[in-house]
Amino acid sequence: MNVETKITDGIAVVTIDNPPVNALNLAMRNALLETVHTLNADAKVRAVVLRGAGKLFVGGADITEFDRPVEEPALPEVLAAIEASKKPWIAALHGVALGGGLELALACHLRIAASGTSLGLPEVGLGIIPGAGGTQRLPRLIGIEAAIPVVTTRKRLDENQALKLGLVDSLSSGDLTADAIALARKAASGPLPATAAKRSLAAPSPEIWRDAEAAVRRTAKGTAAPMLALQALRLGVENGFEAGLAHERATILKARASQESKALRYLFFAERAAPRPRELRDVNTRPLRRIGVIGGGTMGTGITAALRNAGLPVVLMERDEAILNHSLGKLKKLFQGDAAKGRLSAEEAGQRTAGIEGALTFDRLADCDLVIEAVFEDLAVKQSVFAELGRACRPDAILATNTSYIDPRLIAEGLADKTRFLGLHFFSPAHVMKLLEIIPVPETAGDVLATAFVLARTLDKMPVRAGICDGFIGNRILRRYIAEATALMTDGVAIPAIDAAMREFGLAMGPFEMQDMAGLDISFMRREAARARGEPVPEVPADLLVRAGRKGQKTGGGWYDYAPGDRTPLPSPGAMRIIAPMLKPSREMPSAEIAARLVSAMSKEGERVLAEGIAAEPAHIDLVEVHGYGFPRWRGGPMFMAQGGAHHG
Ligand code: 3H9
Repeated sequence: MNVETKITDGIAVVTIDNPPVNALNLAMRNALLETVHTLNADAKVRAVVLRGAGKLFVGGADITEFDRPVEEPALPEVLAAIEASKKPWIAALHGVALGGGLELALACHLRIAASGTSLGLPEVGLGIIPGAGGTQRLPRLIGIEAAIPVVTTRKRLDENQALKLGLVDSLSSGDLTADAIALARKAASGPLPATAAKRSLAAPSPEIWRDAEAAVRRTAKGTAAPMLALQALRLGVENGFEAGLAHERATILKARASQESKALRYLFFAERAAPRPRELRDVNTRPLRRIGVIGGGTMGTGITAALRNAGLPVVLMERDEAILNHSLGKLKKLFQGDAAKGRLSAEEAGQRTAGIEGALTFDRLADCDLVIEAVFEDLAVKQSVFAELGRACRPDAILATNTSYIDPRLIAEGLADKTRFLGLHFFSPAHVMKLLEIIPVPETAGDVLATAFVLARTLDKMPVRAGICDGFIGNRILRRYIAEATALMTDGVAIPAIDAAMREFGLAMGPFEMQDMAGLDISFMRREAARARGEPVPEVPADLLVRAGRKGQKTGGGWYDYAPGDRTPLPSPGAMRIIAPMLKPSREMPSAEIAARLVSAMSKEGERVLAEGIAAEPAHIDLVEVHGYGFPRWRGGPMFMAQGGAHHG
């Protein structure tokens, strides 16, 4: 870790070398500040090129330092020194220039970018705002309107957009350092280029602020940082650069200490650690060149789409030709839909479809490296699929089940070699939802498990290893959550009040709205099956609704009523009459108390999941909730909340 300077012919090339992302930690800030003073004092030096070692310029401030008080020199001080230099500083950008990295470049006199450079201020994603002049220098370089989305969202610009906006002054298509040196030489022989701070800003029309506030309110989803970033930008526009900088600094220092920022930082590190479990880092993995999927239903087609979106060739197998053709048609439509929305070119959409081979027999899977079973949730059906796969597939092929409830050990019973077997639990829609629960059986080989994590990374999924229990991590906690919501309801709290409380908390929908969307009948059938086995499963209000034909949206009513073709839940006197015998007299409960009760039920179940070794750490449970169940990420997750939001970055 160092800042290295090489001087050739009057041009100093300063390289920031702090793997893996050249983060600007205390040592780097000290070294950079010292470098500025040294180069200022060196009469031989006429201009400076500032570059990053390795695959990027600078990924930002060092987020691990945010749990501690700021240690001087702070980044704004270092940047002010560069900006005040009488010798031009040229930022040579490649890879990424993010957060404090982009702010460092903004403080230089000129910027040049290599092709493939990505520039942005993603601080709001960490619950903070750019805190080293980003909200002030960026609008002075690229204009207020263009700066607003960069400062208030995680929007990134590529080098061409950056050039067009004036964020960079030139592009390099060859040797970046050589091109930057040439630019430095030119700059050294003319007047010192005006830094961003010196550039004037035209006052914008009032509509710009009104529109920007509306956009932030739409996209902020409960988080405070985007509006704080917009306010900092505006304050600097209206009161000048210095006032803006002071306000920005005060705001980031406060934001760093917020629960929102602690939660988002906690998830930042959890999300980076989860795809690469420490214990599997040195394990060799198997190839993933061609993947089989069995079952053309909702899960099978979703998994196929996810695989194709990652460029993996797929053999999709169904027993029935008509169903197979229907599934292939559905996938084609899905990719065409993505093309119509501009997410893919028509050619790419065609390639995604062309990469799926339909199959009606198991022998067509003989060449696959991995086969994922996604057939009906029935043990006998699944067992017979794996018996066939055991015969049809290469002996080294990995065989996976996408079951959500059945014990994978039972599914694997008929398989001779269980070392190549495991559960891969995708969430619906599988090409959209990030979560992937990875469930090894006791026999699963280490390289098979490690390959499942490679698959997750390839598909851009968030993998979490789960032990075997009913519902694994996510659905087990979901069941406890629904049970607690039911308990509140039978205690007399109104269904719409419970749902509204959870929406207010930050979920997209409340527990009863969610059940109506998913359908009440599947859980009902599971309870009935358990009762038929003689298990003591008490009667719940949902049983009464299903018996009365109210299975949710699909039957026009469940907990709520629905107008035909409309998904808006309407309070249902009919449903209330049916379940009335099971309800206590109605009572009021503040929404914060409702949310606290439900989240506490989740975290307590999470504690049991941990105690039983089903999840390895609390953060894994929070990743499951955030990426599989829509738990608001700025709250960190139920386990994070239960621990009082302590940060373990
Ligand atoms: C900021 O800049 C505030 C300023 O406005 C003002 C301050 C006054 N710090 O993602 P990867 C670690 S806020 C510390 O897998 P990639 C990461 O945990 C910052 N550590 O690599 C991982 O560790 P491990 C604004 C960091 O190549 C390793 O580096 N910037 C930081 O896929 C590799 O990470 C951001 O929000 C950091 N800033 O992607 C950008 N960044 O190996 C955050 C990464 O132990 N970073 N680590 O698991 C990113 O978006 C990506 O890491 C990046 C590289 C695109 C840079």
